[in-house]
Amino acid sequence: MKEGADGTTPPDMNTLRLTSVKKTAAGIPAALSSMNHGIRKMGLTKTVRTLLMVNQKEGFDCPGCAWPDPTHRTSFEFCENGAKAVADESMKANVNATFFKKHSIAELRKKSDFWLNSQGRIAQPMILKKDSTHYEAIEWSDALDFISESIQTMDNPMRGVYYTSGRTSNEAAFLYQALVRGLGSNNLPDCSNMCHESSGKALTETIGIGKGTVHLEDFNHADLILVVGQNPGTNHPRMLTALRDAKKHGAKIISINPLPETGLQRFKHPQDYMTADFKTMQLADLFVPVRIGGDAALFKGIMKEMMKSSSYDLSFIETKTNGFSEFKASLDDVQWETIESDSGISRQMIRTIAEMCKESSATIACWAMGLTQHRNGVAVIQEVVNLLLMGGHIGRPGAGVCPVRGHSNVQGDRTVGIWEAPSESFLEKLERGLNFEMPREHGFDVVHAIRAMDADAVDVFIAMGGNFLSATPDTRRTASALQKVGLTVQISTKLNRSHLITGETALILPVLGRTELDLQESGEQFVTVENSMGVVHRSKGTLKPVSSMLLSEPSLVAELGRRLCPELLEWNQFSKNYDSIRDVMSKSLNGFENYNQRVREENGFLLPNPPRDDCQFNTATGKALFTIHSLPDLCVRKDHFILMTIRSHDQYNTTIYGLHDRYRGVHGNRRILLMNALDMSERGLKTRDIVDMTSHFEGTKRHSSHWIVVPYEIPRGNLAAYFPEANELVPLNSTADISNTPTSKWIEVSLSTSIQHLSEEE
Ligand SMILES: Nc1nc2c(c(=O)[nH]1)N[C@H]1C(S)=C(S)[C@@H](COP(=O)(O)OP(=O)(O)OC[C@H]3O[C@@H](n4cnc5c(=O)[nH]c(N)nc54)[C@H](O)[C@@H]3O)O[C@H]1N2
Ligand SMILES: Nc1nc2c(c(=O)[nH]1)N[C@H]1C(S)=C(S)[C@@H](COP(=O)(O)OP(=O)(O)OC[C@H]3O[C@@H](n4cnc5c(=O)[nH]c(N)nc54)[C@H](O)[C@@H]3O)O[C@H]1N2
Ligand SMILES: [Mo]
Repeated sequence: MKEGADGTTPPDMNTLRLTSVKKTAAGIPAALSSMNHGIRKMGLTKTVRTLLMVNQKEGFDCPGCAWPDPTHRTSFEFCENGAKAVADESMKANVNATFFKKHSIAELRKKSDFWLNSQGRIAQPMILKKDSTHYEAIEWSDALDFISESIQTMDNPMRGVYYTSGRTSNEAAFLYQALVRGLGSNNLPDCSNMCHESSGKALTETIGIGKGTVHLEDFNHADLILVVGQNPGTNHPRMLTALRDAKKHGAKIISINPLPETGLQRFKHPQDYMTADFKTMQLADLFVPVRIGGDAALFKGIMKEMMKSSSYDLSFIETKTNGFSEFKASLDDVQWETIESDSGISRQMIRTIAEMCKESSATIACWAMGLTQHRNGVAVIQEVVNLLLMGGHIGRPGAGVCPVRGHSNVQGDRTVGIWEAPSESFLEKLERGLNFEMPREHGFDVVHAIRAMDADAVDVFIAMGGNFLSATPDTRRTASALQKVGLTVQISTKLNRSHLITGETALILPVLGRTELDLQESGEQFVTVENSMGVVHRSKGTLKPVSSMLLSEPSLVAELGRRLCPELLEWNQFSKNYDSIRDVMSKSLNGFENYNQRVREENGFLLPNPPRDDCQFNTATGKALFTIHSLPDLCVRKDHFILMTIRSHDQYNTTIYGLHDRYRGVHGNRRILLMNALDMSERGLKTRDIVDMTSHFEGTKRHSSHWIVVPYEIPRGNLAAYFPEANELVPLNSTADISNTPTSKWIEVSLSTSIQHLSEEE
């Protein structure tokens, strides 16, 4: 096979610089780092002007994470990593016909993800013709005609797959799902399938809604906040501000994580320097270094300890829940020995956590990928729900569940219909608003889509944003599956590896980003998004588009709709004025009544959330549900390790901004393997030794070479490496029960040592 054709990232031979692990997050280095990224990419004036529009009421929603904005905003509502996301989108549009003339696909495949992204914004539509070595320019109308013809010649609508990444606005996502359903399938896999799908499934069954139940304001009324399997210092830096404020109001914080992530230790808000407040604040009162996958055992231990002293809210349990007595009895069967060995946490520490839980009359539990991307992702989240239900911590101020979402509009996309397995009631409502019959057969999620491509069952694959190849598991297998598709289309802003590993024919369609002015026939447009806490609000780009050849996402979908099913909807009207899209959404979606009017209110509006608003649970029985789960089997071969794949401080998913994982003290090289020092010495490994990894799952193996060993504070038997490089090790078939999310945090691997050693930098 030709180099790079298997979709994996090329080996990284750069030097590696190690510095001490940072104790304090944010502060002056963060402020400087954000300015620095901006200035390098877009110049000083534009940097300042742009950053001052982030998350403002009349500005644009930060394309970084989905953390909500406070009602009373300062002019400083961005963080270091949001600033990087903004700067990255504002780069010059250098990726054009000249660029692709100069670089063949074969050559581009040898480049790093960092290099690909740093080439700038994509300027014009491009086509990679069958058997061609280079992309070439194509007119918009020809590209759209080509897609339409390819879809029209499919002999079954299930042969088209339509992926969405979570930056897409509500308007674009709504039109896109209407088009796909109009074409006759629910084939709408999205990044959520790899992200919070486990949260949605776990919460829907137990509390009757697949979303969190807290407001930002609740953080100021909480007594206790659990941060489980989440690294907010890097991935949701503005959450640290909420945690700081919660602490000022007297809350205690517990961080449950195999790694002592920096943000949860000491924190300094960059803005505090302006008021000459130089003190840092310790955020986490207790750090619980759980073993990877050990949370279910840990939570059972905490609840077992609380049951002993009858620490639960009986009146809440009796009036609002079902299943408590069976649940209580089930804890008797769990042995302390198993709890301690699975979690890696001593009974003494579990007792301390239980005491803190008992003392709290308002507890919030936050979590992210450390819980969702496990075989028992749904079950372990339901253990968290059990703990909150025991104390009546749902539907009460200062308390509730808080799955912290990733992409800035991933929650909104699902709300408006990006969903491969829609419920009957959702489809019925859509039918009333859209006036056509919806397909009922469930579509492919991400993993099923890859299997379908692999089985030659897909003719057309369209990706509304994202980087499907690099974000999905089993890179080599996914690459080979994608190459069996007739036409692959990437609707993108920046160059990534999915543009290089393609179907027989490939298109790149460049679109406006969040930050850019969207001018249509009726004037300047805004779009809407939903944050992690169910607030729907406006986002309006202000910067001049980087190229005159970009379409907006809603216009692009409307153009396809006009070609593919002209009689279905008023496509022409939609791109002229997005109010007309929102009018249809009002009629088609629950909670969106008077959409155009309500979303123009200063802070947008809140979607209904029965558990939070009225302590109502729309489950099968009308009550919240205690659930019982057996513990996952954590045994692996004695000489094997468990690997988790994590994000560095200088990346946004598969987009690599730079090579500094500043808080963890790792610089210059991303192919690193964090390992416990005792495990290293037991195997005779030294810092910077190079090892190969093999992952094992149900008798199958995947290999990945050239990983640099770095000693780190991580539980024994556990390893950590960066995503997307390590995705070649994630088995496609290793997915969470019920949610089918790839188990990116639980990969059984063996190591083989080569004689190589990376020399130290002078
Ligand atoms: N700057 C920046 N911001 C981002 C992103 C980004 O890439 N860059 N990505 C966005 C997206 S899409 C998402 S989904 C979020 C992701 O946000 P996070 O979920 O915070 O991201 P990860 O790096 O995957 O980190 C998972 C954390 O879980 C811990 N962990 C792993 N396994 C276990 C376990 O078994 N138990 C426990 N308790 N902890 C475990 C890891 O040590 C790590 O701290 O961030 C969003 N925001
Ligand atoms: N091993 C492992 N794998 C994982 C994870 C993990 O923790 N470990 N995390 C998973 C998670 S949580 C997620 S969410 C997925 C992420 O999966 P994706 O959402 O598919 O990936 P991203 O890297 O966020 O996509 C980046 C690309 O999106 C495009 N883009 C950016 N902004 C826009 C825009 O405004 N419009 C359009 N049309 N395109 C845009 C750019 O071209 C950019 O290159 O990865 C998953 N994969
Ligand atoms: Mo995500």
